[in-house]
Amino acid sequence: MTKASTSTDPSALAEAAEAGDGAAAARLAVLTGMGLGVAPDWDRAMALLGRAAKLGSESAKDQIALLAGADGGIDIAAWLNAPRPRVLSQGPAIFAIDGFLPPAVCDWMIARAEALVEPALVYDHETGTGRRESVRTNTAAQFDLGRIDVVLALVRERIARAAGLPVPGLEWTQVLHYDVGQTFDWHVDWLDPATPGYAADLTARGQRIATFLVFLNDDFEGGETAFEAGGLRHRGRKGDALLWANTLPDGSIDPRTRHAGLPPTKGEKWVLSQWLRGRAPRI
Ligand SMILES: O=C(O)CCC(=O)C(=O)O
Repeated sequence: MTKASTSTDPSALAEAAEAGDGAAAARLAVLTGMGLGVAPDWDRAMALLGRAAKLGSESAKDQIALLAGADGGIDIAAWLNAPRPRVLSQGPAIFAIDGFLPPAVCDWMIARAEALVEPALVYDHETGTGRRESVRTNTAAQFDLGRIDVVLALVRERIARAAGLPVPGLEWTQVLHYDVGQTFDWHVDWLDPATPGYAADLTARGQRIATFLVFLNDDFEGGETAFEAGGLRHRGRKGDALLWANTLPDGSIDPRTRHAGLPPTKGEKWVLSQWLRGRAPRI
């Protein structure tokens, strides 16, 4: 990968792409889809991905092969037209969306995450980064901007549309991995406004309004996502989504959203986890 292709400057990337750098064209496709530094434009993003493939980017070729339908075209409108959630619980507000992602996209996300998983961390308001804690014994891959490809940018856009929340408010996507016995023990995703250490972050980015999970595989036993209030235990099929509101309609936190990723009793579990804020992160 060239230096230009790791840049987040659309002008530098455009110049490098013009000079024949396929990786730069692929990066520019991501920024264009996400609307970072340029107006968001998915048609242009796909054209840039096509250009990246022509310039020899293997990743771009693979992404196009993954996204293309039987006729060889990529149906962006279908991607952006997210299915409506169905209600599983009114309070806390929990919803399911069956068939949210195609199985091949789930496999793509697992393959990318496999190379990146590390011990999962808990957010530390003192440092603004993650730290190890016994509540999380599983592993996770975090996809920051440098790791987001066009496929994941599309997944993030589809998640935001399904949740009815702004794309720039999405935190970096995580893919969680659990071996037998590993867990993300009982916890809440909202940041406690009563904890002074969270104040600056809450002012800058807003509350974690919603959590969106996509089940990337289903060939395991146990491993349900469980909610304390109401006793709901849910396991989707591969590609199904589960989402819930961490806040009430007035914006205050919903304590009933305490939940856990229970340990699988057989096989491995892979799930994409997306926390959604109200405002854009600083990048
Ligand atoms: O893996 C799961 O089922 C739950 C994940 C979770 O609790 C989270 O991402 O906040």
